[in-house]
Amino acid sequence: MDSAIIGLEKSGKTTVFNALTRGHAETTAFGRTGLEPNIGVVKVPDARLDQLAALDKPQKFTPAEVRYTDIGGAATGLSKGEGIGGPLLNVLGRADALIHVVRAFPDPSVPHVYGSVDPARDINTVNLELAYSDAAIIERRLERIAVSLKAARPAEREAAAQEQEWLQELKAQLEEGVPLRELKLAEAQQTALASYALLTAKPLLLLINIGEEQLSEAPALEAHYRQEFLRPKAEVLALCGKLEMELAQMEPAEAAELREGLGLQEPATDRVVRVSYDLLGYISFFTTGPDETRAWTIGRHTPAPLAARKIHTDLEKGFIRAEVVGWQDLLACGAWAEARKRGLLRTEGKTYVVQDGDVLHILFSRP
Ligand SMILES: Nc1nc2c(ncn2[C@@H]2O[C@H](COP(=O)(O)OP(=O)(O)OP(=O)(O)O)[C@@H](O)[C@H]2O)c(=O)[nH]1
Ligand SMILES: [Mg+2]
Repeated sequence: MDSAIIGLEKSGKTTVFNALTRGHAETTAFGRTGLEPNIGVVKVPDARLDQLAALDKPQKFTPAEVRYTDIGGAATGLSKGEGIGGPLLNVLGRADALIHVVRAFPDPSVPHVYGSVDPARDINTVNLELAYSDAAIIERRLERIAVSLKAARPAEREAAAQEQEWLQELKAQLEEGVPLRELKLAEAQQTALASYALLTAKPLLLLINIGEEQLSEAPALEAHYRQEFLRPKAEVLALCGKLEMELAQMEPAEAAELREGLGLQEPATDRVVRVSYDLLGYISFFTTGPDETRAWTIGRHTPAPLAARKIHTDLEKGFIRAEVVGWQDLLACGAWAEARKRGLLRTEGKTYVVQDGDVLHILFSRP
C-alpha cells in the first residue's frame, strides 16, 4: 500500500511523514524544501501477527508494509492554482490513497501561504486542484477518442462512443464538485477508472494538524472536523503532527510513558494505518510456521487462489485447496495439529473468500 502525503506549503506534511515513519526528514518554517519527495516504508503494527509469532517462534517475522511518500517542495503548485504538474502527478497517480495534511495549528512563527489559518479553505483549495487535474486528464482522453472515432470501424465505434459518453458524465460530476470516489460505478468502470490514475477517485484521508496547545481539545476538534468534512470513501482524523513526530523519534518505552502522561491514545501511525486499510477495503491474512510468520494484504472479497498468488504465482496456478483456521482458534489450540484434531481447521476450495485474520496453508501441485 502506497499513500501520498499532500497539502499546502508548511501545513506540516514532512512533520507528519516523520511521525508516521519515525523519520528525520528536514522540516522548516521558512523557504522552499527540496523538490525530491521523501519516501518511507513502515511495518504495519498487528497484535494478531505478534501473537502468532510468539506461538511459532519463527526464524523470520514479516509484517505487512506501507509506503508513505511526502511530496515535498512540489506542493507549491497546489496553493498557486498552477495545476498539478507532471512529476507531482506521477507520484500522486501511483498512490493507492491520498493523505491530505491540513494546517489547523495556530503557531504564528510559521507563516501560512495565504496569511491566515483556515482549514476549510485549504481543504477546498486542494480538492479543487485534484478535481481540475482529473478534469484535464478526462478532457485529453476525450480528445483522443474524438480523433480515433473519425477513423474507427463500426465495431470499434460503439465502444468508443460508450466511453465518450461515460467520460462526459464523469466530467460533469467533477464540475458539480463531486469527487469521483463518491460515484457508484460498475466493476468494469472501476477498472477503467483505475487505469486513468484519477486523483479524486482515490480514497482520501484528511489529517487535521492541530497545535500542541490544542491537545486537550483534540477529541472535540476531531468530532467537529468529522462533522464538517466526512464524506464517502474519505476519513477525517485530528492529530498533533509536531508532538507525534517527537514521540515517534523517541525510544518506544519513553514515548509510551509520555503518551500516557499526556492522556494520548494509540500512536498516530497505528491509527493512520488502520483507517487507510479500512478506506481501501484491505484486510490481512497470515501464514505461519517455524520458518516464517507473515502478514499479507489483500482486498476484501478476494478468493483463495488470488490470495495464494500474493505468496507465489505457482500457488495460484497449481492451487488445489486451502487449509484455513482463524487466528484466534489457532492461538487457542496452540498448534496446527491440535486445531485439526479439534475440527477447527477447515478445508476450502477455489471459491472460498478469504476473511480478515485467516491463517492459510495452501496446498498446490508444482508445475
Ligand atoms: N506548532 C506546530 N508547528 C508545527 C506543527 N506541524 C508542523 N509545524 C511546523 O511547521 C513548519 C512546517 O512544517 P513541515 O513539516 O516542514 O511542513 P511541510 O508541509 O512539509 O512544508 P513544505 O514541505 O515546506 O511545504 C515547521 O517549522 C514545523 O515545525 C504542529 O503541529 N504544531
Ligand atoms: Mg516538507
